[in-house]
Amino acid sequence: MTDLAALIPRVLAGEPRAIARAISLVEDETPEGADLVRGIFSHTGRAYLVGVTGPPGAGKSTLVDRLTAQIRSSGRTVGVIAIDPTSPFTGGAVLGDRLRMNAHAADPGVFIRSMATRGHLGGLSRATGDAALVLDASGKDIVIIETVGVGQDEVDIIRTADVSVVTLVPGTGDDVQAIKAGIMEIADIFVINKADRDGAERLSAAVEANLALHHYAPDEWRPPILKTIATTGQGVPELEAAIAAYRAHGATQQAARRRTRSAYRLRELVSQRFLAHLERQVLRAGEFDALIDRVAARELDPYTAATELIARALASR
Ligand SMILES: Nc1nc2c(ncn2[C@@H]2O[C@H](COP(=O)(O)OP(=O)(O)OP(=O)(O)O)[C@@H](O)[C@H]2O)c(=O)[nH]1
Ligand SMILES: [Mg+2]
Repeated sequence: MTDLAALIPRVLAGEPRAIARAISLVEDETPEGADLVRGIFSHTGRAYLVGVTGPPGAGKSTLVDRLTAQIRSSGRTVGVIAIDPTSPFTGGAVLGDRLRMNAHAADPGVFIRSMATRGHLGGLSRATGDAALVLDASGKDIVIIETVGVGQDEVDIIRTADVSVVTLVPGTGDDVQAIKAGIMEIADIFVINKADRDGAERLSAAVEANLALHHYAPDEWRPPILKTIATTGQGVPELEAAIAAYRAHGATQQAARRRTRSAYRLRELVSQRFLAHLERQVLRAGEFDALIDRVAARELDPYTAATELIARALASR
């Protein structure tokens, strides 16, 4: 058992060990995690959430590290949540994150946490959202969330940040895929990282051509395309400036974004809890799986199955 009454004030005071403990609670989906969020929620809403996404190995972690240093130089505090990809062909993340932790280890104004995608079946965005709340409550001014832009979960996370930074890399072919995969629509700021490589101009032109397909109203934000070299920090002040410009661009937009985030989180939580209640309290062990099998075997249609499940869950109250 965790003594939440003791833990919460320490989280609010920004104590690193308390923050780490609190994030573990929300990550493990413990009932204490839910109580913790209840306890800190009224202290949240001040942090600005920056989502950074892009293909594996784009240099996101390196960029986030530089951006963190850039933000710190003006005295503001930073929390970072890095979602480790489980994909076997990446794996650079863990090493990158370790290096990063060393770089900011002595700085109490920076808190970095890696979260694995494994074991979070559908709950990743909830866990990430809760971890962001913890960092927000702990007084971090900026919370950066790094994800590999592949799964729906990751896209959902980025969509609900206050600003979405999409990183692309020249000469990989990933760029074209990313554009096709709908990443275009979620970007508020484009960053072409590894601009020291050939093809940065060409990629920039490709993204620009894509933007040109959309008609922007005079007061509408048009995503800028920045070039960075994360390894040297080149272009990082410009990235910070672009984030600030986006933030200043419209409070209305931000309120809408935050409402989307609240709606998303509430819907997700209700469906998750409803399913959990159904599986744990209403159905016998294995019953849900048996239903799935029957639907798969075409013995039962999913609509009838869902209606039946809902009726039983409601009757069980
Ligand atoms: N040449 C060059 N290399 C870079 C640049 N930015 C990052 N790298 C290198 O690219 C590799 C991957 O960097 P990471 O920061 O780990 O990339 P990532 O996008 O976080 O990777 P995953 O989290 O595994 O998807 C590292 O070897 C970096 O040193 C850059 O601007 N130019
Ligand atoms: Mg990384």
